[in-house]
Amino acid sequence: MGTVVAVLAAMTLAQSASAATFTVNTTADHVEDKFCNAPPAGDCTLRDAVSLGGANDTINVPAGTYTLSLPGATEDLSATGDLDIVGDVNLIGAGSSLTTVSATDLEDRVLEVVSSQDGTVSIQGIGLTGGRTIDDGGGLFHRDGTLSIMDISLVGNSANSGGGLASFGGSGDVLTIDGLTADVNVSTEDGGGISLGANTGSSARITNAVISNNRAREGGGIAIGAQGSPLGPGALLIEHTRIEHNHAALHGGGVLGASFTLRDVVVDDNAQLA
Ligand SMILES: [Ca+2]
Ligand SMILES: [Ca+2]
Repeated sequence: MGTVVAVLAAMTLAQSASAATFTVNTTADHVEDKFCNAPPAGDCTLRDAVSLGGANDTINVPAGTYTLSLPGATEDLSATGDLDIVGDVNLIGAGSSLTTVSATDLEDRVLEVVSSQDGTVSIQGIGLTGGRTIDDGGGLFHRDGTLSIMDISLVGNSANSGGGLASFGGSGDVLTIDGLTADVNVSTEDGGGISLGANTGSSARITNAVISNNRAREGGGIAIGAQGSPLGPGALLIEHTRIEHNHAALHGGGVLGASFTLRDVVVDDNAQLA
């Protein structure tokens, strides 16, 4: 028993010792240097930091506009196209109106959470704009793992499903959002602002969001369960939120879906043609 405790303690120490803090020091977009370890010996780009990050590392992204400029949408290690998070990182900007990551120059989304590793990815204080993909999640695609979001804005992104955000977490994954603006995003299918669909046992909670002026074929503001499996009963709570001025070509101008709970939510002035 004593050996087991000692081994666990050693593993915990190793994990905490390996967590690093990277501070991005340029708005340029390249991957040659990866000079992110303190003290930085050169450029630490956002792409460098995200590709290096894992093991609960923290990435600080100062105020500024970070325009992604390396084309190539088919890889998932942050080398080209969108930024891909493949481990547990805490991505921290200066505020959603101060730190902006733009994919205007790409044919790809802005940010993808490919997976976390038995922990949590957290993203806070960042705006994601200009993402454009024929896949899902134009601003942010949460593909797998537990994800915590605070103070994020998704503006002017487009995708197949989830123009601003698509979240299709795996079994048992939890999506927590506290402070989100999804404005003028477009989806060719469902969920102009947000598309949520997940495996059995996963859950999502959205608090303090404004989901406005988004457009989709179905579910102009939010689509729930339109892609992947639907969330289970009681698995989605939306509270203290406004869903307004969204538009669907077919069904669900504001919200499309079933089996969710709304608490202190305004659903107003949304339009649908069918
Ligand atoms: Ca990707
Ligand atoms: Ca990529």
